[in-house]
Amino acid sequence: MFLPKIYPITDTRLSKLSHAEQVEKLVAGGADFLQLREKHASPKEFYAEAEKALQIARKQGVKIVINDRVDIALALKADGVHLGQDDLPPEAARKILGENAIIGFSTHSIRQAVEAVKMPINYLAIGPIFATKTKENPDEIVGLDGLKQVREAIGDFPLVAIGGIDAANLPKVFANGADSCALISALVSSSGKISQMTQEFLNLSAKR
Ligand code: TZP
Ligand code: MG
Repeated sequence: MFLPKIYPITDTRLSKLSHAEQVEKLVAGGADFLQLREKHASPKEFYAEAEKALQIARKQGVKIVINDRVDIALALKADGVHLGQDDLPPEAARKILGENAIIGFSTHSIRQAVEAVKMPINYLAIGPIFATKTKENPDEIVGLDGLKQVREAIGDFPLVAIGGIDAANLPKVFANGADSCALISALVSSSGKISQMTQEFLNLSAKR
C-alpha cells in the first residue's frame, strides 16, 4: 500500500500559515505524503507557494499531490493531483501527467466509488465521513456504514477516508475499511501544534 495511514492536507485559512510553512511543520511531525489544497488564492499565487512547498518536500523525500490543478502539478513536476467530481476528468489528467503520476479522485457515494475504480486513478477518497466545517458546501455525510459499504463494493482498491476525522473517531474509520485518513482541521487548526498533532496522529494510526 503506497498510501500513508495519515494523509495531511494544507489549509491556509485554518492554519494562518503559507503552504510551505505548513509542509515544513507537517514533515517535521513525520508526514511523508501530503496534499496542497488552495480554494482562494489566484493560480499565480498558488503556483508560487506550491513551488516553495515542493522544494521543502523534495529535500526530505516527501511526496506532494496538488488539489484541483493539473496544470500546476505538471509545471512543477509534483508527484500527482487530487481531483473532484467536477474537475478535469482523471482520464485527461492521466494523459497530461503520464503513467507515473499519482492521481486521486474524490467520491461522495457508493455509486460514485464504484464508477471511480474503473478510472485511471491510484486511489479514491470517500467523504465526508462525519460533519466537517472545513469544506464549503460539503456533500451529504457518508458515515461509517457508508464507508464500510464502499470498502465492500471496491475490494482492495486504495481508499482514503475524509471529513471530520479526529483522534476519537480515527480507530473506527480504520476499522470500517479506510487504508488512510485525510486530515485537515485535526492537524493544521493550531499553527503552533502542527508537528505535534501530526506525530500524535501517526502514533495513533500505527496502533491500527
Ligand atoms: N472533502 C470532503 S470533507 C473535506 C474535504 C476536502 C474536508 C475535510 O476537512 P476536515 O477538517 O478534516 O474535516
Ligand atoms: Mg477539486
